Amino acid sequence: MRTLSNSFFALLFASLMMVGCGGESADTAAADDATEEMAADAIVIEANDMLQFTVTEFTVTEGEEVTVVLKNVGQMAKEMGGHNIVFLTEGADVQAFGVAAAGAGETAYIPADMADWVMASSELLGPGEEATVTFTAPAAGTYEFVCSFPGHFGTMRGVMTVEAAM
Ligand SMILES: [Cu+2]
Repeated sequence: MRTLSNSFFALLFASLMMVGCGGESADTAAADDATEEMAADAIVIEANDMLQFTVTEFTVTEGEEVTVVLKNVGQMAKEMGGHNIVFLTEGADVQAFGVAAAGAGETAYIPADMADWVMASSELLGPGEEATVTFTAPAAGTYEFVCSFPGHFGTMRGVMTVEAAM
C-alpha cells in the first residue's frame, strides 16, 4: 500500500513538473538551478569594518522567496570581528537577543535558547567571505535583522518590511 501511494505521488509530482514547464512555475524550477537568475533578484548586503550593513531596510512581499547575499568586505579576522546576518521573528526582543548572542560563541553567536526568534541566519563570515540566506517571506509586518557578533548589533541592524500579497 505504501509503495503504491508513493508511486502515485511520484507520478503526480512528475506530471505537475511537466505542466509547470509550460507555465508560470517554470520560473521557480529554473531559479532552483540557475544561480545567476537567483543572484539577479537577490538582496546584496555588505558588512564592513565600520560595523555597518550597507542595506538597512528593504521590502519584500508575503510568501515570496527571499534571497539575501551577505558579503563581508571588511579586513578584520573572523575571530576579532566576523559578521553574520540573523533575521528575527516579529516579536523578538532584539536587545535581549544581541546581549545573549555575545555569550553564545559556541553556537556561532546564536543563543540556542532563543532559536524560536531566529527566522533565518547565515554562518559567521571572515574577510572576503560571503553567504546566501534564503527563506520564505513571513506574514506582513516588520522584522529586524542584526549581526550577532559580540558588540555589533548596536550598529549592524536593519528592518525588513513584508508587504501583504495582492
Ligand atoms: Cu558584524
